[in-house]
Amino acid sequence: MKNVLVTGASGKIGMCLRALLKGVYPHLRWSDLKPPADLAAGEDFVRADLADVRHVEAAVDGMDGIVHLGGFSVEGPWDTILNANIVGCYNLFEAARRKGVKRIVFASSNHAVGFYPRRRRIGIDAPVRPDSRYGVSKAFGEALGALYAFKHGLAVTCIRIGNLNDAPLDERRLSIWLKPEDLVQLIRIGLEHPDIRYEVFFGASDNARGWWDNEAAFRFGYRPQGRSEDHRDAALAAQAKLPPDRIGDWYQGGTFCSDEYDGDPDLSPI
Ligand code: 15L
Repeated sequence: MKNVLVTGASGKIGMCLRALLKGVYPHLRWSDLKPPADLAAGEDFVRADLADVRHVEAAVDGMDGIVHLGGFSVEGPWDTILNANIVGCYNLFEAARRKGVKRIVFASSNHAVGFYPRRRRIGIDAPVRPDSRYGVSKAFGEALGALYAFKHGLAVTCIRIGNLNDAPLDERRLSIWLKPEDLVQLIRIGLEHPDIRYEVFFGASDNARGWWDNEAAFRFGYRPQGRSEDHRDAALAAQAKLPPDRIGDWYQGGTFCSDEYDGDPDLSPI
């Protein structure tokens, strides 16, 4: 793995990876709608609108692997999600196929399965239950990844990222926290492990209150270093300042579930 493109370079996770992936691969290329503010001379940056297939083809040209973080990273209006995350993701996979890119790591999200109750532990065999249009777009990306893996022979890894941060922010994030260095481990498995064909991993650190069975990632050698319980007191103190949210506190996706909610007033136990 020599030439690696990371889309979404100017976003929060992209900025974090620019520091952590430095020196890991000989040639890193970064792309986004606009360059990161601290882009250094000599860094390879390609401006690309994911909704424009010609931009995407230029960005993926000559790459061996792609980490696809690009798109809209929270809930948004349908047109925004459609262009950035649905059309954009399709353009990315299709451009990769045409240009002979061998591996893609897709940044999926916990919001693809946000409508499972917190009391339920799920594995990657649980059907998707998106909690937002954003979550639907992530489920779409995972499905697209399977198509390109099994039909076109790309090696695809989808990482359902929980919450990437230096420390868990609140009670929910104690269960879904992902330490940045642990994300790098998962990305490297996706880009380098010889046995990857199509995998879905949960992007979570060593979280004692976790809701996800990450057996698939462990089989590929993932050994998370972050322990969310080390940050428990601060996270619970932050939680105490938040207003109660009957729906959001019940489901794994939190406020992504309660936003716009006008469904069954009874909470689903399963
Ligand atoms: C995500 O998928 C978002 O990109 C991020 O901004 C957080 O909202 C995160 O999920 C989360 O669930 O905390």
